Amino acid sequence: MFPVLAAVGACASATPATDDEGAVDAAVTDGGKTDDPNGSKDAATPDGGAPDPDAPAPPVDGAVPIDAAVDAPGGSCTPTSIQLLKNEAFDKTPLGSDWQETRKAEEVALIGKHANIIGVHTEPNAAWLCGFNSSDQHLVQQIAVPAGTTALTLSGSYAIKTQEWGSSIYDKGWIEVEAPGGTPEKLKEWSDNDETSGWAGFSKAATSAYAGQTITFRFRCTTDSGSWTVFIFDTLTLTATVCQ
Ligand SMILES: [Ca+2]
Ligand SMILES: [Ca+2]
Repeated sequence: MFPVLAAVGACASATPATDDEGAVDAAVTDGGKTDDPNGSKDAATPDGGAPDPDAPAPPVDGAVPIDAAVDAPGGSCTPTSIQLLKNEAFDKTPLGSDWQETRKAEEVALIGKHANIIGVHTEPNAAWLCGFNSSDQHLVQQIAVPAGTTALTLSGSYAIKTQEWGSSIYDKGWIEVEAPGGTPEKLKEWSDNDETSGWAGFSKAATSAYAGQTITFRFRCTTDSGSWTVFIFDTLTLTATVCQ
């Protein structure tokens, strides 16, 4: 059986790519801690001197909320969002910058363009995982997560094409992060049962913020000996919400 991914350069005459599906790019929340601009000085305070016994009693404004929960002890911070991935859309030159790939010699480079299968999400390149039978590929980057990170969220676009059929799972692709000496945490996982009609969006927060650690960010895929599946990724963000 022929592999789905032909050698680079074989697709030059293919039709132009289209991004018709419009990936759903999930909004990245910033943790949005806001201080009440109304402050806490709701009560009228005398401006010095003895109270005037003839003055009317200050009005009691029952509608004013008590802002006791604002500015809790321990200090506050301004959450800042920092995108941590390098070459996150796979489009930098030279091709494959900032990523380390593991593949068999007969398999093609993981970052590139295969317009015969699907157009890329952002030109000119995307990451193509597997697309060969009996494959086990890795695409890896080391990430220094800032100290003070309170949340780590991965978003991006993916597409899956397969020749598998039926409900059994034979081929898998996933994204994981791993701290030194730790166990890989799968952020997202797909199989040949998850074929897409075009590009789709995903977003997932890690269970740990990995603050202050240098972690491994890894795409992986494995396929069985028949009926190819290719897992395609593009236009990612790995956003750290940092308390500064
Ligand atoms: Ca791209
Ligand atoms: Ca297969």
